[in-house]
Amino acid sequence: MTGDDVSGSQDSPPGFFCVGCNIRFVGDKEGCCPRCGVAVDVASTMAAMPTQLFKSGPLPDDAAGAPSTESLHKLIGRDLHVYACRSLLGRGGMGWVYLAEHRDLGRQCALKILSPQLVEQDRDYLKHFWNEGRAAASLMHPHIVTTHAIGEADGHHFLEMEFVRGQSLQHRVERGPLTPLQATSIICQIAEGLAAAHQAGVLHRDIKPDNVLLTHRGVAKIGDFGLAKRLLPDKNSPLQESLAGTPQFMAPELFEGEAASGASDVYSLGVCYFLLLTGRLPFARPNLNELIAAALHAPVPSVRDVCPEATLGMAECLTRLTARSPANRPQSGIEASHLLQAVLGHLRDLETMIHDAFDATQAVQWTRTGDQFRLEVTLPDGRGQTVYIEDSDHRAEQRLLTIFSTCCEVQPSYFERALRLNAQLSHGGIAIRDLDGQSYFVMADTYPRGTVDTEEIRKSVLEVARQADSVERELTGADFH
Ligand code: 3AM
Repeated sequence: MTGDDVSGSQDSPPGFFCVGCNIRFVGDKEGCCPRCGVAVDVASTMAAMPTQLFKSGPLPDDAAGAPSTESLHKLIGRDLHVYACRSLLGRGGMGWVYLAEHRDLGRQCALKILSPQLVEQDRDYLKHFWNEGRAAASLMHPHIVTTHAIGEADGHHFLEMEFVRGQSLQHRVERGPLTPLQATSIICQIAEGLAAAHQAGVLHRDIKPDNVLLTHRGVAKIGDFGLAKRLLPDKNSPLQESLAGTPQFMAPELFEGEAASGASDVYSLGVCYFLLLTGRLPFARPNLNELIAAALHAPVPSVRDVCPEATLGMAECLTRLTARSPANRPQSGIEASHLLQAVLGHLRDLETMIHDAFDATQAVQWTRTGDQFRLEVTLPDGRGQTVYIEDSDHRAEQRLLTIFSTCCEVQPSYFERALRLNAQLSHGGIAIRDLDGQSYFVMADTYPRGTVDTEEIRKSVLEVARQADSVERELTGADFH
């Protein structure tokens, strides 16, 4: 599959998405993204970035044309079936979405209406639309937009959904990257929604921030099952063979002609995670052919190079979600959500333990940067000492928690005295650590990450601070650290 096979885009939103950071903007010639500055070849990007249907035959001539403003607005203020259409929420994958009121029930809903022009141009859109309705209606989950009804009235095909007050995740990410904790929490929720879909035998095939709604309270809900596919073979659906999705978020194997799978949805989830953490897409390429080449041959960049605050656990998780080979990824949303819950639980656990250990005392003030916690300890004699807590670089099950504090710069003349002091310590020990290109003696204590508890952390921090301060004085006769 190459870019030459791309025969057109469907009812795409106005403008296009930057290949660097995925923000939406309007342009008609070559230029640079106003936010990230990546050079964008507008001519090819306009066709490449929104949701695509890749087909073997040509699309009708005007399939990529935007519907007229007149027809876009014609339902506003009018009734359709039992719905009073109030305003236009926006244009989605298959049609337009209105804020409407269900007159019988007196409740608000989001009403998606399939574009009549698209139905005329290509009957496949109708099949996709009903496919979406049936796939989505089979799913009831807090992280999936609930579909209430699907039907046809006055020649319009409609889908009634719960109205989600909030914004799309795309709008949120356009304001800049999220904190690592927020990003992980949102991706974990999307993974849970995806898990429910996969468990019900439904693939989404177009997971991206545009298709996730975020409530005001930060709850993420997957919407737009426009390209959803049932895992069970449906002999009546000729659409199963077509490649579909949004190129920036599509798993590499799809470009090689492999069928969509739970693992390819997981890859898209990983691309979303990368985008939320960094504000950038993993592969910024000016056109579709180069994007496909990068997805097939280049490794996904290290997230910590772009977002140093991301923890090792997050980076490890992202590497697995976006593994080049589908066999090396979690195979479904179910596995992905277990992985993400572990990352989230892990983050929260350590932070919770540090809260519990020190929030009741004024003697220890702490801050967090990525994986590392920095604690300012006031010793009983009023002197101050800085202590750091961080996870070691091992795999999860062998990971250690290291608590350390700087004593002084390494000098050969201190070695013998340092070794003698080490022998007298009942807990922890003096070690050498390189910090900012300089070698220091540090007082360090380590604990197995899986079993360390609040009380051990509290005692160890106070002891490490006291000993580091005293070792510095013993070795140097001074107090710089
Ligand atoms: O174009 P934007 O991103 O402003 O958020 C969705 C998108 O808005 C919104 O309709 C637009 C086209 O998809 N939307 C879709 N489903 C929705 C729902 N169930 C919804 N807004 C609220 N509730």
